[in-house]
Amino acid sequence: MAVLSILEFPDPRLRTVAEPVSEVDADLTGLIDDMLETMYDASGIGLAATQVNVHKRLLVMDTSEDRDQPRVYINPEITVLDEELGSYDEGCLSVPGFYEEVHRPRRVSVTAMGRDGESFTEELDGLNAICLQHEIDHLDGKLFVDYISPLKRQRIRKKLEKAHRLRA
Ligand code: GNR
Ligand code: NI
Repeated sequence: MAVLSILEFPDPRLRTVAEPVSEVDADLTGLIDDMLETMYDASGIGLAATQVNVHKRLLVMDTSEDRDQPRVYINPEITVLDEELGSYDEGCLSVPGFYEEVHRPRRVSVTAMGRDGESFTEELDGLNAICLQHEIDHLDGKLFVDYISPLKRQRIRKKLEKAHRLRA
C-alpha cells in the first residue's frame, strides 16, 4: 500500500477525461487500495483516479463518521433521480484550502462495479450524492471551481500558483 501524490489545480492533467476500466485485475485492486490509503491519509471523503494522475474511470469514497465504510465505484454511470437541487460548501483535495457553494441534484442513482468486479446499482442522497457527483466530475476533467464565478476561480488559481512556486 502507498500514499499517492495528489494533483492540484490548475494542473492541466486534472482536465483529462478518464477511460473506462476494461478489467478488474490485481493491478487495479492494488490501485484501489492505494487510493483508499491516499484518501484516508488526506482526510478526504472521496478520491477520483484522475487526482492521482491515473486516467481510468475509478473512484473511492467514505463519508462515514468513523472512516470505516470504504466504497469503490468502477465505470460509474449516474442517473439524476430528481431535478431538485441542493447546495453544499464544497472543497477538493486538488483545490486545497478553498470552499465554495455548489448546487447539484440531491438524489441520484449509480450503476458501477465494486472492487470484486461485480456490478451493482444504488440510490444516493445527502453527502453521498454530492460526493459521487464531485468525483464523477473529476473523471470528466471537471472541478468544482468550474461552477463558481470566473473572478473567484482566477483568485484561487493565483493563490495556488503562488503556493506551488513557494513549495518548488
Ligand atoms: O474531501 C472532500 N470533501 C468534500 C466536501 C464537499 C464536497 C465534496 C468533497 S470531495 C473532497 C475530496 C475530493 O477532492 N474528492 O475529489
Ligand atoms: Ni475533488
